[in-house]
Amino acid sequence: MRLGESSWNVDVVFSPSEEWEGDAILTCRPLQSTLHVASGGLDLRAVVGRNGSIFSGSLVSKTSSPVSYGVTVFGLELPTESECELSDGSALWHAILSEVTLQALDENHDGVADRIEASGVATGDFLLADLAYTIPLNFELHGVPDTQPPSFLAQPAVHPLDTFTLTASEPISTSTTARLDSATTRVQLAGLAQLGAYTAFTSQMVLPWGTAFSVQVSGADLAGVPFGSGLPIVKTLADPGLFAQDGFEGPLNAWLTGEAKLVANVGTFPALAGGQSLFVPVGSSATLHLARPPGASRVRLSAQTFVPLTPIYVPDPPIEAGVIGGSVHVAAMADQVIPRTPTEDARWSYTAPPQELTLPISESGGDIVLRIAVPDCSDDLCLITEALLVDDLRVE
Ligand SMILES: [Ca+2]
Ligand SMILES: [Ca+2]
Repeated sequence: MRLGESSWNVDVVFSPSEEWEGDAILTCRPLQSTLHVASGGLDLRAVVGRNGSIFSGSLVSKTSSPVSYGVTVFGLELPTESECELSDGSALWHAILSEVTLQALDENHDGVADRIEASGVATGDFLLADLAYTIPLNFELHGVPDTQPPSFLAQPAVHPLDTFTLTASEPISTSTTARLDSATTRVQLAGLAQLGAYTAFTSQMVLPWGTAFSVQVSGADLAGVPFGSGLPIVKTLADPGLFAQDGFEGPLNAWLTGEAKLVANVGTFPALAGGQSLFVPVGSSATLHLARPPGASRVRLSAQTFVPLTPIYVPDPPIEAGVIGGSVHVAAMADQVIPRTPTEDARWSYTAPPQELTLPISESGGDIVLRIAVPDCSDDLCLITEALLVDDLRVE
C-alpha cells in the first residue's frame, strides 16, 4: 500500500553479497534505528537516526502494483554502531542502502500500514585501525510503528568547561524544550537541529562542581511519542578543592589525568619558580578550581613548551578558563616560538623560553575553572606532540 507520513522502528540485517570475494567471516547483529517518512514533493522524504546520528534520503515510487519504493542514486545512509565485524577485526562504520525495494503492509486491513519490509543491496565501509575498505552487502529491513518513547543517553560526570551535550536516543521534534534543574541552578538547553529534527541539547554554561541535575523535558519523538520517565541524572565533576595559588609548592588540589604531575625539573631545566612546577605531557590534563579575589580580572601563569622533535609550528598552549555560571571559554594565546634548545631529557628533548600568559576574565563570579589539557596524538589529529611546564598560576 502507499506510505503516508509515519514513523517506524526498523531492524536492518546485513549479510555478505554474492559479489564479495573476500575470505574473512562476516558477523552482524541487527542495526536498529528509527525511520521517519514524510511527504517531500513527488518523493517521500526519509529520515533515519538514533543516538545523535541522523541521515536523510528520498524514497521514490518503484512499482505501482503492488506499490513499492526505491531510493535515488544517493541511496540512504544508516546510523551504524559497528553492527558488523569481519574476522580480521575490522568493523562497520558506514553503511548506505543503494538498491532498495520497500513495501508497506496493512495486515489488519484498517487502511493504515502496520509493517514495512524492504530488501536490497548496501555498501558497507569497514575500518581496521586507519585502513578502510568497502564490502558489498545484502540487507533485509523489518519495521513496526514507532511506539517507543525517546530518551537521553547517560554520560559520565561532566567537566565544567566541556560544552554540555545531552544526546537524544532518536531524532525528536523541534518543538521539544529541555533544561537541567538542581536545587540551586537552572540551565536552559538549546536544541541541536539537524535535517529538521533535534538530535541533542547543549549548553555553553560553565556548570557548577559536584552537582546532580534532573533533566526536565517537554516534547516528543517524530512519531509524537512523548519522553518517558527514567531520564538520566546529569552529574558534574566533583570540586577538586581550591588551588592554593602557591606556585605548586605545597599539597596540590587538582584533578590530574594521564601523566600530569609536579616536577622539580625537565632534563636540565628546573622548575619555573620555586622548587616545583606542574608538568602536563601529551594525553594528560590538569583541572583546577581558583578563587577569584574581589576586582580580579585575569588568570596569569607562566608556561614552557617541551617537544621530542623540533616542529615547524607550535599551536597556542591548550589552556582554557571560565567562570562558573558564565558561558565564556577563554583560551590562552602565546607568541610563536619554535622549541630548539636541547634539554638532555630522554623524551622531551627540546624546549623554548617560558612565556607569561594572561587569560582575561570578563564575566562576574567568584569561582574560576582552569584546564590544561594536552591532546593525545595517537590518532594523529593534533599538530605536535608536546608537554607543558606551568607555574606562577594566580588570579589577579
Ligand atoms: Ca520513538
Ligand atoms: Ca613553583
